[in-house]
Amino acid sequence: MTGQPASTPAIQISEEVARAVADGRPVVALESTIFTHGLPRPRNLAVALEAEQQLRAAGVVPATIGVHAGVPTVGLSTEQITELAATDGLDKVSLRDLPVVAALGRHGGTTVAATAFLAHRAGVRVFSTGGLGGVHFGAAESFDESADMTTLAATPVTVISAGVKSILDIRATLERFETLNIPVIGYRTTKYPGFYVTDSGHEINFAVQSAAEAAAVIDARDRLDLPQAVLIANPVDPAKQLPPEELDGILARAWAEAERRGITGNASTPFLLDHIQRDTGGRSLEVNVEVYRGNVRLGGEIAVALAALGGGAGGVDRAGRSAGAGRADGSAAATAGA
Ligand code: PSU
Ligand code: MN
Repeated sequence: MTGQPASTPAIQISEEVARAVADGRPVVALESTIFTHGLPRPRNLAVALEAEQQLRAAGVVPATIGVHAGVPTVGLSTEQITELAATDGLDKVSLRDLPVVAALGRHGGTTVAATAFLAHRAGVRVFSTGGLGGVHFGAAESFDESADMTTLAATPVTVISAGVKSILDIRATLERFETLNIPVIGYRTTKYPGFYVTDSGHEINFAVQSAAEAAAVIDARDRLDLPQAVLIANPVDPAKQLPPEELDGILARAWAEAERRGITGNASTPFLLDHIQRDTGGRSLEVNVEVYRGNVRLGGEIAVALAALGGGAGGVDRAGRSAGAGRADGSAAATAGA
């Protein structure tokens, strides 16, 4: 594959997404790392397409985001999603990687960081994912903490997750969110979810009780012109979680195996998740899918509530800023940037 000619727009936004943003209709961004690196085939494709259908059924336009042949794309087509889900060895693209894969014309699954960046550029305000990146254990020495955190500190989207990946140092991650001025709000709970389990054992300060309340928080963030993401933490149904008493053992075995094999850096999540899946006889995969469904559902509800408030992307909001701030052309054209 070759690089893009200089005249090609930097970001491709599908017609459907561009129109919905321009009209102020609800749109939810979805990441691609979840189906390129997080879930095994063939389930990955089924989950990616189901998420889109789930949103459409709720009257919400899905915007699956990834890099196709070097083009960062907001609103991948079903064909493109199918191709990415079937491609071996494609890149896991965080924000630092975006210019590289763009220039080299590669395919890539975008992480929360890269997805949030692209969503914001396209004027998409709500983003549903599974688990966020955060601080890895031993980060004080390894410096391994996800660029998801620093990116979200500078990207005013709303991200619905079931907490951070359970393989992370959750206490340290919550401390970093505090330092970075990123609000973490539980959905109907102040117990921070632990991805595979409903309660990680860590308390957070605030809860919202409805999608409308979440939308009010987002609206307040925008009126204050604050630059950071709002994180909505949505726990898995307790009846569907992994048995909490088994989690420590499952994680300990996964870490031990990663250490034995010398797996580090951005390869560690895919390795650990795959290990956990085999160790639990596939139960973790079912929980992962359930978690994602719940976050897609709530993301849709929040996007609908936000659209009902008006303002935001596609128009000029109350603060008089042009919406989709950061967009290169500020218009509702099907492409942005150059
Ligand atoms: N949660 C999962 N599986 C994943 C990820 C999160 O259950 O694969 C991905 C997300 O895309 C997240 C990324 O943004 O891992 C963070 O990776 P890193 O820690 O290398 O930044
Ligand atoms: Mn990392």
